[in-house]
Amino acid sequence: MARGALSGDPLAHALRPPRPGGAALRPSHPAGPLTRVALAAALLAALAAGGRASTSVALAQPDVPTYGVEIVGNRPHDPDAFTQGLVFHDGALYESTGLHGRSSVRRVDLETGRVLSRRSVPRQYFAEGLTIFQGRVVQLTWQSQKGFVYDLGLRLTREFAYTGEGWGLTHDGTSLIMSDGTSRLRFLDPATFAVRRVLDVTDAGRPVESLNELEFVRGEVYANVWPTDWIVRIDPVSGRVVGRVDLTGLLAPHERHGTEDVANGIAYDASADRLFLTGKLWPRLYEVRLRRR
Ligand SMILES: [Ca+2]
Repeated sequence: MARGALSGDPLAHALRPPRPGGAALRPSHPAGPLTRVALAAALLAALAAGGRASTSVALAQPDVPTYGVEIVGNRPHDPDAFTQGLVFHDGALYESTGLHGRSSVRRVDLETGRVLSRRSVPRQYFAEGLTIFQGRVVQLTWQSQKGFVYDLGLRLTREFAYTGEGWGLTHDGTSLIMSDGTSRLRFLDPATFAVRRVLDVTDAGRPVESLNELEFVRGEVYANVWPTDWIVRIDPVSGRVVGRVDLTGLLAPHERHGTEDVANGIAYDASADRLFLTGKLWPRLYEVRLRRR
């Protein structure tokens, strides 16, 4: 596919300006010693003024660890797949791809990247996040406020509605968890799709906007932050970012084209503790381990 084919409407998705909060993801996190002194002073001032200490707890959050990635596996990925959702299930990958007229849900061979089965999404929909909950494949769409449910053979079994935009999707074993491009995650009843609770995601007290593809990994929610090379690790109870993962350079620069092919795709194999990452239109799928810096 020529990259030029991406001009026009689909690019609106990739070219929305970064929202406030992106600065929180700069590698040079400002919470250095001087900042900590300032935070301590603010805490003392709040206490001296009779303020509730809890109002300063967020400010006093310790430095958030940063991780790089070590590549332990490098496998092919369909370079025409505009990846919006990725999960590992029973030895294979399931993937949702976006763009109007090219959206799909597919089952993919892990080792070769070959598409084992594929179902097109009607062209009026721009497919987004995907998860598998109790044998049901659940897929969001970007702005149509409609979701689809398939069986593991990718036969459509149900449609459902939600409000707002649909971006990423995962689950914690109890609730579906969806992102919508803001700093807020919604926890949904997996049977009725009703919102059970919302979670505001913050990094050192600041909202983290544009949360995109999601994966529940060892008790945390991992989220690609559009359109950056960063994944944030989120505590699903407090909403606090507990780790930042820097993917800079994961896809070799010569394999990157344009601006839309950003990191977006996290899958976790809990049985073997394997973490897989890819991006929109990336020709590679990486198995990685996180390394603390
Ligand atoms: Ca995922």
